[in-house]
Amino acid sequence: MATRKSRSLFARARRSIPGGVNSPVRAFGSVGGTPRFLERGKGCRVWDADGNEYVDYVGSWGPLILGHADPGILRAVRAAMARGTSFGAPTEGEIELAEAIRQAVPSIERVRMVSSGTEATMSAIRLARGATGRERILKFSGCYHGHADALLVGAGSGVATLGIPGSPGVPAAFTQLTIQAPFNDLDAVADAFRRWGDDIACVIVEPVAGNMGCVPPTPGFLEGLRDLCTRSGALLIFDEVMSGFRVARGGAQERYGVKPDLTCLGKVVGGGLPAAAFGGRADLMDQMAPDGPVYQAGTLSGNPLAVAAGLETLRRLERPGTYERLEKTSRTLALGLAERALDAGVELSTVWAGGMFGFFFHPGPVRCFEDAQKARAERFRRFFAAMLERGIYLPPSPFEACFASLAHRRADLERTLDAAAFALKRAARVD
Ligand code: HOZ
Repeated sequence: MATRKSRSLFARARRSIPGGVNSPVRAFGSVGGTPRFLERGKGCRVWDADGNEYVDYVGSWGPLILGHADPGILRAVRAAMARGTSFGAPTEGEIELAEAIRQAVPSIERVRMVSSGTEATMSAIRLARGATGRERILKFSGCYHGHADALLVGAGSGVATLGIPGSPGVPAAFTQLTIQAPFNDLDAVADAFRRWGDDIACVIVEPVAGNMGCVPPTPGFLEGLRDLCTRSGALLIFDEVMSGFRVARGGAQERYGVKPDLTCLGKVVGGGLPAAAFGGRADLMDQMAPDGPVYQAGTLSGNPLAVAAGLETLRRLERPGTYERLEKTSRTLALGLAERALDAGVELSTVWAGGMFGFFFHPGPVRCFEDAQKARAERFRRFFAAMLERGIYLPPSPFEACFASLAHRRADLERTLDAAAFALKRAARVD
């Protein structure tokens, strides 16, 4: 496969951009080789600068649930753009998007738009602290809630990919109030509540973890968190930046029937443009400025282009059968991978939830980050490289989830599973 142009672009990028990329996991650091510089996408396919075509399971890390360059999104964004790209003043579209979010996610009584998932989680935590008057927060190792200082503790995604414990530049004092527990471990959470219960403002969790690979909650885990939070007066925050509008229309809270106090959204809600949101109980959200004292703001919050793309996406997701289709795509891939791994004699555990899925070179079950870290890294590297060579674009890290879209068709899945049969044999060569 030709990679000359990507290699030369990467070398050029490195002279002006740290590491040659604007977000670390894009650099292929843990899988080796050259990151592909992408030129265009259509449906579930992307093309790189050398003209290679791939079936894409990154989907811009989740937003592109309708696929690349969807005509409806392009139309909506063009129409919005013709009216102006940003006003820094309220627009009617923001109300429509807020109403669409409330309608799909009933626990969200009020919602505020921001520009990234990091802003959403950071603001939700500030609100939780402001509303409860408490200072500690509890997060789970391997969950990633963006790169705000207090949340770079035992973080997944790029932090896990790079194998770093946190980040220089985050003063120890900024993370002293962050408690960590293993995902899916209610006993550890109960212990933390016994020790610090009166001072825990919130528990923040990815209800379907997607930043340590894909790890769904075990039965009773989310319900247990709800119960512990309610009993201690802490708020439960679901970080549904990844799972929102993806594992069900109403996100993981609909899928698992557990109602958080606050929810963070991102990715799908912006339809491929930079938008995110946080929302929840009206009595809490009303404590945000300007009505309340908890401050948060943003020049491009509720940007009209992002709002137009988000609104078009949410409307399209209302069509009957949408989530059944996404689920079927993910299930076909997860089960197909497991079957081919068995044929290749490779231990592989696979999971799916709605439009996200994942796999670990591990016999399974993988229930937490500590399990995920035991997966065979070298096997992943070989598998990833062989899939790429066969035209399948997967997240370049074992600590990320794969995303299905409504643009993936049966032929794309067959092509993916054929490539996997080959790639798993390559992976099998590693002891
Ligand atoms: N939050 C995205 C999935 N882990 C990754 C975005 C990024 O770090 O580039």
